Amino acid sequence: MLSIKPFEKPIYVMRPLLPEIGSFIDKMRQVWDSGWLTNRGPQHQQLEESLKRVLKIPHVSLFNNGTIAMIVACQSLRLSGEVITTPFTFPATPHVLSWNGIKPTFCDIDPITMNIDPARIESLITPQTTAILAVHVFGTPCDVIKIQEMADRYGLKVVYDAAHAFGVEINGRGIGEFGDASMFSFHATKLFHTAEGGAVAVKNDQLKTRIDLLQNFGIKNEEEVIMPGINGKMNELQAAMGLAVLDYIEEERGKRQKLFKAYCRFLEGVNGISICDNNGKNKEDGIKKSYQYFVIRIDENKFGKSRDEVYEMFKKFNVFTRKYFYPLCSDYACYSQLPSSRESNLPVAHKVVKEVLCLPFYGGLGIDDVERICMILKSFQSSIKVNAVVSS
Ligand code: T4K
Repeated sequence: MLSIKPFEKPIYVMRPLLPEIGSFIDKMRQVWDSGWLTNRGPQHQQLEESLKRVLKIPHVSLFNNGTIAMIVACQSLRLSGEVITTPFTFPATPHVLSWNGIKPTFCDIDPITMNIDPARIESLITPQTTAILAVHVFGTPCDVIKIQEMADRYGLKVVYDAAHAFGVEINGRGIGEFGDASMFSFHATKLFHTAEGGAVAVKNDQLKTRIDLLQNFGIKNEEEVIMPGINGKMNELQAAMGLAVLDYIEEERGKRQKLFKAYCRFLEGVNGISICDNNGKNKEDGIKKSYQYFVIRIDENKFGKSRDEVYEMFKKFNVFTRKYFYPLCSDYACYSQLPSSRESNLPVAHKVVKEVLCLPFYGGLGIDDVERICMILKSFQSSIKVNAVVSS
């Protein structure tokens, strides 16, 4: 059996991108000098402008986190009744529907992209359905064309949870251009972050105005409050962090691209391990990737160990992988009684959720670390082979 030493320090699934502290302190000085800490100050305005350019989208509204951003996006489009969504996502996705008094209807996912399967949407549409809330899971673009066709046919709105898709482009178009609104998360664990934060991206001018009103208590001016808004504002400290991080994004993406390639090289030909390439369904599309996660799928029959076994075995080597997004949202106690949550409605999601594992992936990781992680993974397989020989 192979002998590989555990890592001396814990290796987490990700570490936040921390800019050079001096550049952050410079931004903090600007905040101090301005005496402006929140309520859309200069850092906020500058970040909003920069992100419009980076995300290639006409309008961006910044928020204190991605979840509030998505709650407001749904409010702004006046969604109600039922909304069709995916069960293979972070809890925030269906929860924003609940917070809007909307019933989530879970739709099965595509076996390759792990995103909502457009072919399964139609049968779930009822007279109460008002929208599709799709997730570009792990940064892999949804089948945006087919989803839009379905939405147009039935007069539905389309909201994208693009929490993982910062900077993703399809044939040169920013991912936020698709659908009626897209939410980006700027949580510390995301490629681009503001420690906590998020944004809604839209194309429509009036919608932008409505989102900004909803984000700030519905205040139009000092004497008029015209709708029941919330406090979703990003503060100046968050925005300053975002501006500092933004300067390092392309460098970070470059490092992750190299790590991605290294993982692919070291895992090539390992029986039972497949790699999520983030390319989406339409292979002819030119996809600019987010490099948010490095995701593998483990076929227990071929690899000889289940995903759960691998996850536990990695811990003994001080490697903390994540089983995103297990369990399925449709299995949470608050949603499991819904008719659409039945396993028979979600066979692909139930299979996928047992196979997926996110491996450590962030710019601070070395190629040698990746090699060691892959060697550890391969050793799990070889150990079973050796045991099998011994016991036969
Ligand atoms: N939609 C989708 C599809 C999402 O994935 C998310 C968030 C949302 C919506 C909502 O967006 P936000 O409202 O969060 O903006 C993390 C993040 O907290 C969450 O933002 C993210 N998705 C989700 C996929 O991952 P946890 O519970 O896994 O986080 P945690 O604390 O276990 O962190 C993961 C690892 O990262 C740790 O093992 C170590 C490392 N870490 C974490 C933090 C916070 C650090 O090294 N430093 C840190 O500061 O949810």
